[in-house]
Amino acid sequence: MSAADKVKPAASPASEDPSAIAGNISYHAQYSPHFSPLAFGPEQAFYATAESVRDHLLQRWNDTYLHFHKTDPKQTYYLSMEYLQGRALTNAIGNLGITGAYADAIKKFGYELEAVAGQERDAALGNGGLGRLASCFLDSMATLNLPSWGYGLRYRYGLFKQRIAKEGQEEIAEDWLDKFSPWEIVRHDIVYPIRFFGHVEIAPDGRRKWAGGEVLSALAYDVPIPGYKTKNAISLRLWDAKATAADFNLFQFNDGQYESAAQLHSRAQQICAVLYPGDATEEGKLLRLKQQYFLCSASLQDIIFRFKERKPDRVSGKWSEFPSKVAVQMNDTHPTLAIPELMRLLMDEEGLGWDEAWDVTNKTVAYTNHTVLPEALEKWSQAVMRKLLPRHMEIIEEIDKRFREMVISTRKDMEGKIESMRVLDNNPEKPVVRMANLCVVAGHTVNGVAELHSNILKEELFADYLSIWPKKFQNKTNGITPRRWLRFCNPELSEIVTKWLKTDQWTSNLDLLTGLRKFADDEKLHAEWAAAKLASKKRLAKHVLDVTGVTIDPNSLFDIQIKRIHEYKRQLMNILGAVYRYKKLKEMSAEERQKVTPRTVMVGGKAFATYTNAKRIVKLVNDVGAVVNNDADVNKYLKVVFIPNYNVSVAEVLIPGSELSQHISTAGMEASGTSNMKFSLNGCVIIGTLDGANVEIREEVGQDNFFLFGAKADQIAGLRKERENGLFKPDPRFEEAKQFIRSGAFGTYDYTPLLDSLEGNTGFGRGDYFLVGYDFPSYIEAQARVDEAYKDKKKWIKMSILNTAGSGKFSSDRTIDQYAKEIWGISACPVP
Ligand code: H53
Repeated sequence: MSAADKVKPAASPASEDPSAIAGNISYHAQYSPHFSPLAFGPEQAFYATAESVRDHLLQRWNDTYLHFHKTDPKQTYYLSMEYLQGRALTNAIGNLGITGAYADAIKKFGYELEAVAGQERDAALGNGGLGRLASCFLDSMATLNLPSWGYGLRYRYGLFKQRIAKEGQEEIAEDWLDKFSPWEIVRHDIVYPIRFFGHVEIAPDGRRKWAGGEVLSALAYDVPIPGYKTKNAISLRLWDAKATAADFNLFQFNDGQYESAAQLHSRAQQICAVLYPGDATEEGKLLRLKQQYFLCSASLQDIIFRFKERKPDRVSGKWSEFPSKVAVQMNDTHPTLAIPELMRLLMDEEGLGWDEAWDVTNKTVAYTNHTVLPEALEKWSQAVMRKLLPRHMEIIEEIDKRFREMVISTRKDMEGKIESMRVLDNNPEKPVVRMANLCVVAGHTVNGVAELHSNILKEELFADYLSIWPKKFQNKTNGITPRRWLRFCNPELSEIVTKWLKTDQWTSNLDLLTGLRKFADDEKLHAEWAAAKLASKKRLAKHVLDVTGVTIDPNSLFDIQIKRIHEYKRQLMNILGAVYRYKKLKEMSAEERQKVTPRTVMVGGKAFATYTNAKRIVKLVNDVGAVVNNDADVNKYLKVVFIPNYNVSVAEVLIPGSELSQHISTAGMEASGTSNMKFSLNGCVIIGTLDGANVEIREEVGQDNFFLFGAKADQIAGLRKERENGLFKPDPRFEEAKQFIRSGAFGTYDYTPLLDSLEGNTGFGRGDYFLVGYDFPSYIEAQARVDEAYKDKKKWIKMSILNTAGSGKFSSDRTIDQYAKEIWGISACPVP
C-alpha cells in the first residue's frame, strides 16, 4: 500500500445534495474549534460554509498534485510579490459548479448565500493592477488545466484599509487574518532555511559557500485555486517567515531580557508583516529587499525539491533537463533575485560550473515588465545588496562583467551604449544594481503587457538590447478572468448573455461574445439589457448610500473612475472636469439645466501613504463632493462621490453598475490597465486616451463605441518640450476650473501646491509633466459628446452591448494560453 493510499479518506466531502451540504456545514460549525457551536450568526455561517467548500477544494488539490507528480509535465512557477485575491467563496462554488446547491443548503439555516458570502474579508495581498493580474492568471491557469503554480508572501497585514476623515485619507492596518483564513492550509512539512547577511567562504572542495549571518525559516501555506468546470485545482503557495525554538534564548528570557531573548523571532515576524513596507528609510528599503529574497529563495528551493522529487534519479547530472521541466515567470522586477539565487543554488549547492548554471538559469527564467515609469524601475544600492546578500552580489558582478565582455567582443558598434545597458551602475555617488537590466540580460524572454507598451519597450526602454537579442521581446496583452468579472459579479447580465447566445460556454470561451453583435439593434434585448443595468445601478446606489450617506439617482449617468490614485492616471483631470461642469451648471438658468444629462461622478482608489499629491487629490474629490452634493440648485444634475476603501469586492459592485468609465492616463504611461477590460466586458463605455490596452479595446469594440480624446503617445515628448520652452497656451476652460478651486469654492484647504503642479515652471518640479492642461479641452469636448449620446437611450444601449460583444480578446484565458505556448512551453495536464 502506498503512503497516499494509506491516508485515503473514508468519505469524500459533502456531495452536491443541499441536505448533505447543510449537514457538512453543521459538522464544521460544531467541530471546527473557532467558534462556539451555540452561536451561528452570518459570520459563523460563512466560516463553516467556507470550510465545507474547502473540503471539495482539498480533494481536487490533492488529486491534481498527484496527477502532476505522476505525469511529470513541464511546470510553470509564477513568482509575484503581490496577489489581489479578494473574496474566494462565491468564486470557488461558482467554479466548482455548486452555487445552487450551496445557496439551497444555506437557506436551511435561514440565510441567503449573498449575505453569508458578504462576511468574507478581502485577501488584499497586492496594491493594484499587477497583483490583480496575478490572481486572474491563477484562475486561468487552473481553468486551462495547466501545470502551474503561484508563489507569493503571506503578509500579515495586506493593503491598508482607507478611511476618509476631515483631513483626507487615513490608513488603517487591514487585518485579514484577524480571525483566520479558511482557505489556507499550513504545511508544516514544507520549510526551507533562508539566510541573510554573513560572508562568502571557500569550501574544502573549492566551491564558494555563503555562511554565517542569520538563518530564518520559510513555512508554506497553500491556498487551493480551483479551475472552472475542471477537476484541476492548483496551488498558490504563500511563504511565512519563522524562527525556531533553537533561536529562542531561554537563558536570557529567564534573566528577564525578554526582547533580546526573542530577537530573531521578532525579526522573522517583520518580514511578512506588511505588504510594501514604506521605503523612504534605509530600514524600509532593507526590509523590502529581504522580502524579495525571501520569496525567491524559498520558491526556488521548493522548485528544485520538486524537480528531484518527481524523478529521484535526477539528483545528479541531469540539470540540463531542468528547463524542460521548469519555467519561472518573474512578475515585474520584484522577484529578480530569483536569477542570482538559482545560479547560487546550482553552483554552490549542486556543484554546477558557471556556464552550465547560466545556461540552465537563462532557459528557465522569463520577465514581464509592467511599467516604463522611471521611478518604478527598481534599483538597489550595491552596498545594501552586498551586506544582505554577499554571495548574490558576487554573482551579479560576474553577470555584469560577462555581459560587458560579450558586447565588447561581439558588438563593437554598441560600445558607446554599454554603460547604460550594464547591470551595474557604478556611479560613485550612488552605485546601484539595475534590476530590469539584470532581468533582460539573464531571462530568455521579456514581455510587455499591451501592444503599445511592448512597442515602447522595444523602441525605447530596451531598444539597445533588441539589436543584440531580436527574438527575446514579446507582447502578451493582459486579460481578466470572465468568471469573477462577469459571470459571478454580474449574474443579471450573465443570464441575458447566456440566453441570447443559447450557451453559457462564453464563460470559458469569451470570443463567443461576438455572437451578441447580431442582436445589437434588437429591441427585446435592449429592454432586458437596460433592466439588468438598472438592477446593478440600484445595487451600486445602495452601496454608495451605505458607505458615504450620499443618495444617488439610478437614472443619472453613472460615471466611474476607480484605480490607484496617481498623477499619471489623472484623477485630477476628472475632478477638474467635474468642477468645470458644476460651474457651468451654476451659471445656467433653471430651464437650461433641465436639458442637461444628469450625471453621478464616482471616484475611488487608494493613495500610497507617503504620496502627498495623490492624497491631496483624494481630499479634493471629497471636498468638491461635499459642496456639489449639498447644492440644491444643481444636485439633481450632478453628484460627485468619493467611494472609500476601493478593493476587489467593491469593484465587483461598482463595475456592473457603471455606464461610463474613465481611463484617461497620459498616453504612453499606463502599461496596460485591466479595469478598462472589466468595465467594457460589463457593457460600460470607456472615455479614454490612446494608452495601454485602451488602444486594443477600442479596436475590438469599434471606435464609435469608445469616447477618445487627448494627445497620442508619440506626441508626448514634444509637448513636454513645448511646455518647458514656455510655448504652451492654456485653454481658458482649464484656467477657469483651476481658478474656481483657488477661489475657495470648495473650502479652506490649501490646494495651491496641487494646482501649481499643473502650471509651467513653479518650482514643483515637472511643470504639468502629465499634460493635464494640454488634454483638458479635448477631454471636456469628449464629455460633451458623452452627454449627447446618453440622451439617445437606444444608441447608448447599443454601444453598451457592443462593448460586451467586443471583449472576448481580453479574457485572461487567452493571455495565459499565449504565455503557455509562446513563453513557457507547457501544455494542459487535466486530471482524468
Ligand atoms: O500593472 C498592471 C498594468 C498597469 C500597471 C500595473 C503595475 C502595478 O500595479 C504595480 C507595479 C507596476 O510596475 C505596474 O500600472 O498598467 O495593467 C498589470 O500589468
